[in-house]
Amino acid sequence: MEEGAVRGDARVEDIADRLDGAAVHGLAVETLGVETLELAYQVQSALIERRLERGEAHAGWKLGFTSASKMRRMGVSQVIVGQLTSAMDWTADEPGRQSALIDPRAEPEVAFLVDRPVDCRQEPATALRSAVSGVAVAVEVIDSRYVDSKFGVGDVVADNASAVGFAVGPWLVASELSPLTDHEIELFVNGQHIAAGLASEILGDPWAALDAFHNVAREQGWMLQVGDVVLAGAVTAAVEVGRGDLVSARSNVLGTAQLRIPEP
Ligand code: 0L1
Ligand code: MG
Repeated sequence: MEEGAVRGDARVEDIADRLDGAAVHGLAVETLGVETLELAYQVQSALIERRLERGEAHAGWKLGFTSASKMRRMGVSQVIVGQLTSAMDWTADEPGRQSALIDPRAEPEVAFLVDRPVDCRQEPATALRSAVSGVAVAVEVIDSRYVDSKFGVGDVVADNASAVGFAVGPWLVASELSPLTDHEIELFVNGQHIAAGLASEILGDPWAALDAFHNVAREQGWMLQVGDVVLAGAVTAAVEVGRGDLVSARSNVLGTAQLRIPEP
């Protein structure tokens, strides 16, 4: 590893240790004041490195701040990106699953499936679009590791965009589904209808979110791999959920994605 690389940077390591500890033990930390996106994505990489060292596998990516209202509230004009690992894939409903959680919230989303490697530094956004083979409805569970979910943009990027769990529905052939904008996705918790929104809530069109993701991936030098899931963003505000809740996102066209919030 080169001098100055992520593992060698004491501040990066310190922040990553605090956020990783908060996630592992389910104990929130005070906002850490991560000032720049450069530092934030370095911390995020260091967090993911810790997960991979514990045996988790890379599973994909997630976008945040993809609604105009959330961007306004956060005072940003760019999406944020987090990284998904195998331990976050709660698609199979395993009642015995356990996870430390702080204040979980669920979002109904659209997901893309990538079926060839894409180097975003070398290939344009159109190449990423054409590498997508599947589209699905998804549930994302987010869980900020900061006390009262109080954070700045750098903090939340460092905290891996609050990623904690996700489930995707059946993959449908992407080329047969465009445009996605008119699809309504409903969120149910324990069978009760909680919220609904159109896929156009995601930057006007989930495909546009994929372009926005490409932009960040190009800046960060990320490669997409075969089988990567990309969670494009939420169609409603996040909804608080509790331990053991059964959460599903449903669309007439896209089908259903479902997961259970793990027990302590
Ligand atoms: O998935 C997202 O919308 C990003 C969530 C990050 C911010 C939060 O914890 O509310
Ligand atoms: Mg989300």
